[in-house]
Amino acid sequence: MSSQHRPSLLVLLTTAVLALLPGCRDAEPTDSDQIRRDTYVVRGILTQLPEPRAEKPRIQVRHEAIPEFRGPGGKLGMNQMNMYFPLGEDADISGLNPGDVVELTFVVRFDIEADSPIGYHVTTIEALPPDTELDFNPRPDSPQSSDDAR
Ligand SMILES: [Cu+2]
Repeated sequence: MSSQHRPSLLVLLTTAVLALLPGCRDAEPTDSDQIRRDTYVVRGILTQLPEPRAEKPRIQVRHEAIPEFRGPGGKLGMNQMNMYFPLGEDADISGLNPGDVVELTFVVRFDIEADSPIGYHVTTIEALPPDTELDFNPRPDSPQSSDDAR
């Protein structure tokens, strides 16, 4: 084969790769197999509304324990705590005030290979009846307690 073919082959390959690029751009990298999306529902007390004009609005909620929470190392459970929750685009906090009893759903994006969460946000939040009884006791009975002692 003469070397004349090489440039044209290169052009062909380059064209093929370029043609694929727009398709690649559509693929959300976060939707890869490496990213797990864990959804949790938790109750708590809204302790802080977003700062006015916050670029990335977040609320603070003192939430009940989340026994099924999946953390790094396969560790199960998140204890009760006062915690910031970034708001997703569709999370509607209108009508909510600090002190309200709320139930919220949030999604954690978890990088499986790195064994680490890479972000989380509230997808929905709503007020519960103000007399809803919440349980803020720590969970010493959590199956994880014995693992922690290792
Ligand atoms: Cu928490």
